[in-house]
Amino acid sequence: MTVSYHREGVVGVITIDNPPVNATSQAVRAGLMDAVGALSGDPDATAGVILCTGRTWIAGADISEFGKPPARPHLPDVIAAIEACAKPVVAALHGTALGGGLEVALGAHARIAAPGTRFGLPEVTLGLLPGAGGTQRLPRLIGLSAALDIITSARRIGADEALELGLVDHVAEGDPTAAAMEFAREIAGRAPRRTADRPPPRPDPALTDRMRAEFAKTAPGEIAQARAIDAVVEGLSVPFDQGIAQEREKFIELMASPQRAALIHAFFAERAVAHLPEFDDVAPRPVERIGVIGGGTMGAGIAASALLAGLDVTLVERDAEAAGKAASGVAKILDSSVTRGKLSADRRGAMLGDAFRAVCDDDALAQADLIIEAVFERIEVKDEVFARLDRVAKRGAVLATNTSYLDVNRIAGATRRPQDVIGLHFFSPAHVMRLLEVVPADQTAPDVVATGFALAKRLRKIAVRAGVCDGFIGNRILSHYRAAADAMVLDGASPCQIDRALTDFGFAMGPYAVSDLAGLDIGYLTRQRKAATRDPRDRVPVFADRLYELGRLGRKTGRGYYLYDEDSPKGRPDPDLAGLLQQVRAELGISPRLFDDDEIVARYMAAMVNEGARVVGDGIAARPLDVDVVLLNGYGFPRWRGGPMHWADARGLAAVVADIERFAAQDDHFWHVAPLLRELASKNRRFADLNQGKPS
Ligand code: 3H9
Repeated sequence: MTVSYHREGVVGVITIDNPPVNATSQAVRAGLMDAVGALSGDPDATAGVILCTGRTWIAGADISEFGKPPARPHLPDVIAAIEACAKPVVAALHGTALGGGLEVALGAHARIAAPGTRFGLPEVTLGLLPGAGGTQRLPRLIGLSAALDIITSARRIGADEALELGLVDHVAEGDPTAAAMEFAREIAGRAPRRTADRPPPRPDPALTDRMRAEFAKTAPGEIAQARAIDAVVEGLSVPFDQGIAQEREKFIELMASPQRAALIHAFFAERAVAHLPEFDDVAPRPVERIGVIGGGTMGAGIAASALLAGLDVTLVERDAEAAGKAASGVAKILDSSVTRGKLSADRRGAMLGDAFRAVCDDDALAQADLIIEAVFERIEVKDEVFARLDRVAKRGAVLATNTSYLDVNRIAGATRRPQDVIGLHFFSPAHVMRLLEVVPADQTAPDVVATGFALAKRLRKIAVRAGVCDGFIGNRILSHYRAAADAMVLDGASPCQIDRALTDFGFAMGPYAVSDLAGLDIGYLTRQRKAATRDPRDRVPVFADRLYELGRLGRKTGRGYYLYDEDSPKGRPDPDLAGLLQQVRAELGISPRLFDDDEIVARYMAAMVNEGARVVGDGIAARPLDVDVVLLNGYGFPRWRGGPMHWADARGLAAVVADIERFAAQDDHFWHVAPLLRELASKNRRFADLNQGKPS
């Protein structure tokens, strides 16, 4: 039984049992409706309690039902029935009360929470707005400004903040169910306090205008936040029921939007990446002690991320001075967590004092369960490090390389234990970026792969399995779409125009602003590395080499594709760049032409999707959804477009093929339709057909 009813003394108890997260599936909604009926009709019950079994209160509407025809009873009607009950109903909250789950709690007449309970309305992250009364009840309960903040930011708040805001009545000291039962007995027989009966807060046009302007700037193209603000604001000046009806209308409109489909695809894809049938039953090796070799930006970020996850970390650098520098780098990251209120000063002290050491002696790694190498990206250096690790690491330790391009098989071959070697490709800054590519080599043992996934979970990262090739999933695709962008610059587009067209499309940053941030030396060194094996027909971005030779390495030198100074720390166009580009084009005999924004986006996306299809076709990525997750979490792809493969499905694969064929008419070396893309398009199929598991 998903929802049951029984009575304890004067209290009718409604229990929801719908693992894993008690989502309000149709069965739960119907069960709740019946149970509220049972409570109302029970002559011996004068109060009610709603509680959930398992690890959490209701975590929201059942997302897997979205996109399907809605089935009765609808959640707003169920909540209206709870609120209308003539007997006071108490919600006993624990775990996460999210979305429709929080809305059910708002329909109850009192809320008692366990201390660790988290509350939130994450609907906008799914392209929706709270559609079961959240936009109407929350402002009545906690005021306009706090409600708008929770609804539009989707942030989760803890029990203490919820108490302060008046979202919950009490935070239980012990068992929340026992506390809710006691509270229910206290208020049994009294008239229920209905949130819907409270007066709405007064409108505040200055606040709402400011918020709208802010979202137009920070989340251009996204529609859910603005619609959520509309629903709240419109509800302030009409009767409650009318506000609910208007909210429902907007919810249904958003439910039908491509943004909702894309965001829910992203939600399930991020969970599906961890489910690879070949590793499902493999237990990971235990990991408590981590070793990190190399304390530069990447090594320090990895060390900090591991410390923040409660792991013990030993960082090895080549000498005492470098070790000292690395230790300050790690301390700086933890300090910023303290400043942002994410870490207490005491815990920071304990982490740096007891759980962390930066040394210059490999022997200190003898007890490490997993060692991650984050040294200079050159194969000879990696070979040497892994030969050393082979000598000091204990038996069964996982030896991981953080290389972003190099051959993990060759690195594994530098040891006598290739079964223990794996690629763990973190993204910079490693304590912030959520993506981790887990790259098994040919001989990597299955439990080492499982350990990579388990470590990611512990670090609160999203792990994606990637095969061995130059650049794995993400950087391999990046080098392809980046080449498409560079070709446009050679042919007449300006880096600024390309960046703007792509940020208008929704990317967090354009490729040239990214280059400036990362440093132009990185691309230069990669081109040098590949120069010997480069096809003579490949188009080299000579302008990028020129900037490098001029010492214009990007933000760190104050000048790259953009100019950086005190007045424009984020960069402004450099008037000299056009001359440099003109000169390069003249030297190459290219007559520049104009590009419009649509063509820029079409070329960039076609290159990304085409290489994504090759990566899936070659088995480097398990499914198209793995490509989407990598681009969404490591490369600033707009989440509300779902990732490149989802975007391609939405556009239609035949249209993408037609674009590529059109571009191939001018350059048939770079542009070739990937076999998988051609096959799917010819059969009128979609990439989503290759994603098994949850619907997208
Ligand atoms: C909404 O409520 C709309 C209403 O306003 C209006 C309605 C009219 N549905 O994340 P995990 C699955 S919108 C279905 O790995 P964790 C998930 O796929 C909704 N399934 O665990 C996974 O399945 P599997 C607003 C769901 O401990 C399993 O549960 N609510 C749902 O890291 C475990 O999930 C949200 O947006 C769902 N709602 O995190 C909350 N939620 O094992 C979304 C989870 O087969 N959920 N599943 O892969 C979350 O944020 C996290 O899942 C949660 C647990 C924090 C609850």
